[in-house]
This record gives sequence, C-alpha cells and structure tokens, in this order.
Amino acid sequence: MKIVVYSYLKKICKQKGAGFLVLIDPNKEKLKVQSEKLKVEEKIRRISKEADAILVGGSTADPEEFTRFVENVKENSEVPVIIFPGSSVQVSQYADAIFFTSLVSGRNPDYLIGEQVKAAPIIKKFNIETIPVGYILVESGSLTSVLYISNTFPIPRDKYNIARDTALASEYLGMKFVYFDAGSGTKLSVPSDLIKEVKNYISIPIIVGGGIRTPEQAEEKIKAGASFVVVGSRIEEDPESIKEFAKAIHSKKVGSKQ
Ligand code: 1GP
Repeated sequence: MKIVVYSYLKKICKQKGAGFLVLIDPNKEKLKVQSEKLKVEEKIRRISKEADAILVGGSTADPEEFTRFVENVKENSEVPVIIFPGSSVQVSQYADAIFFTSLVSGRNPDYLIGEQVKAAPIIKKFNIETIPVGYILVESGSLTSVLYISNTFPIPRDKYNIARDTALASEYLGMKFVYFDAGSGTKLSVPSDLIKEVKNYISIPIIVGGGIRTPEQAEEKIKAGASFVVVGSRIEEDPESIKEFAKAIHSKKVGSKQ
C-alpha cells in the first residue's frame, strides 16, 4: 500500500509547524459563468504555490465530471491532490490520495461504512493511496449541506467531552487524522477551546475546517492544536487572501511534534 502523501503531510507539519489545505468544490466551479471558468487552471496554479495540498470534494454526483475535474486540478497543481469525498462516486484515478473518511460524529450507517464499502473496490482498481480519517461535524448554528445530505446530528459546540471521546475512538479505530468540520461556508467555525481539549487527549493530528474566514482565525486554530487548517469558501471569494492564510498557518515554530 502506498503511503507517500501521508508521509508528506506528516513531514509538512514537522517542517512548517502546520499544514495549509485548500478545498476546491467542483460543484461551485460548475456554477460559475463561462468567463470565470476560463480562469480555473490559473487559480489552481496559484493555489498550489501557497497551499501544502489541494483537497477536491463536494456535492457533485456525476462521477465522470468529478474525474475530469480532478484530472484538471492534478495537471495544474505542484502539490498533492487529495480527494475529500462527499460520497462513493467521488473517486478518481488522477488523485494522489483519498481521505478515506468515516463520519464518526453521526449515526448514519451509510456514511459510517456503507459508502466506504462501495468505494473500496474502485480505489483498489485505481491503486489510490488511502488515508483513514475520522470525520467529525461540529454544530455551527446553521443547517449545512453536509448535515442535510448525511442526515446526521453534529456534536454540540459546548460538549467538549463528546468531541474528545469521538476523536479518541477514531484514534483507537486506526484513523491517521481526525477532521473537525463546522461545514462549508458557516458563520461559526470549530471552537478553539474544543480543539485545545481534544489536542490534550489524543495523539493523532487534528485537521480543522469550515467557516475559517480570516488568517487570524486560522492561526488561532493552529495555536489551539490543529495540525492542518482547511480553507475553501474564503479562497473562492477572494483568491488573493491565500498568501496571508499561508503566512498565518505556517507561522508556528518549526520543530513541532506533529
Ligand atoms: C468544508 O472544511 C471545509 O468541509 C471548508 O469550509 O468552505 O467554510 O472554508 P469553508
């Protein structure tokens, strides 16, 4: 089994203190007008100059469209392209790796194991590196797409003990990372105190995303204990902001343990 991207991500944390992951949602790109679409390749090239890896995922249901999109990202990216799948149809041979997520904050068997069983043979056929990730949704004050589609409850924002135990269970299940997500485009991001609590309890790296709109917020999540920050919507709205995000996320002292 390949472990190239996983090792790369661990190395990034060691060298830069924390990693910067940018999420691109093919569905959002599809909704753009033609004049904007022409700039997609240029946008990917710019993102890959600042980010440590590009995540591709979202709500697209058409497997061919998804594959074409990943191919385009891969052709224009200097950094690894990782699938962050919304479902089992989001698998593409052009990706360097896939976050093999299980939605462990929910109790919907389809997203805990069902979609994974469907995706497994396709991943094997394409020989894509899998990175097991415990995916944990945190209440953000709004009904996000991921909550609606997955038909699950998020962890309440103030229930740090549930967040902690869910993360620890993920570690014991063999997950390589836990990904705390408030959901894309939310007003409230994952509370920094919740991240601190989890960080003190588990030993696998924490990825944090959802509703991170400023470099200061990103830096706060890193200081709280996140090893990776994911930004999607804000970069879509203001591609220029990527430089400031990269600076803030990579500002942690070099030589961190994770
Ligand atoms: C969502 O964490 C990602 O899964 C990114 O969220 O679009 O709010 O940055 P944003």
